[in-house]
Amino acid sequence: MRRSAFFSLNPTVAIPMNPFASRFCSALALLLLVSAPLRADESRTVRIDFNGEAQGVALAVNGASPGAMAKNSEWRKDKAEFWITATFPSRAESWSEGSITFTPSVTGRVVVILKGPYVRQQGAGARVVWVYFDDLRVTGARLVNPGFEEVQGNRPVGWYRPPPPTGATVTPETMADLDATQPAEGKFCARVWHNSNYSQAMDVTAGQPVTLVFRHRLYD
Ligand SMILES: [Ca+2]
Repeated sequence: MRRSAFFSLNPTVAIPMNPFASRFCSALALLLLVSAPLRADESRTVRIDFNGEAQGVALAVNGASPGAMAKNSEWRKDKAEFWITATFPSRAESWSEGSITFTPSVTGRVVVILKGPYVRQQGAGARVVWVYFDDLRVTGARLVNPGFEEVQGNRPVGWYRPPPPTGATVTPETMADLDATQPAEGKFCARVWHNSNYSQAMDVTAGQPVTLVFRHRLYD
């Protein structure tokens, strides 16, 4: 294949550049630097993790709603095939609907974890970014109390709230909870953030796709 006369992949070949082009490139680099914070804001998302690790259920993403980022969880390293991390762009003005479909490799249990985005806070781990979930609908599996309407002792039936992870700054005021101020349906929705979330294990079947449709909203 003939190489282009204007471009070389060899880094030792210097490409002469006239002063105007040099100034243009410097200005462009500065513009990109300045505009970087204006790109998609990760704090304006909600997040759902799926965990099939306990029973060796590998998970493959089939698809997700527009704007979503859904893939096997690189942060789980060699266990990544058992995990999916999915983030969905969200907003505070109104409820949005998101969806994700995945296929389990074997029959077993997969934990659905409803959480907020991971937004780093200098020296203190994740920042408290509240998000709401409500009106979950599943095909290919079953969730108990998917709209958070069944409540016992101020807790949503069927949903588990894990203890705070070691070192996380979760206080009584920053525990995940039911919220009755602005549900998407019924009387209640779930309010969570990254370090305090609601989760539930659901039974899945080998090779049968599972689709989760849900509504979500930011807190501010
Ligand atoms: Ca509800």
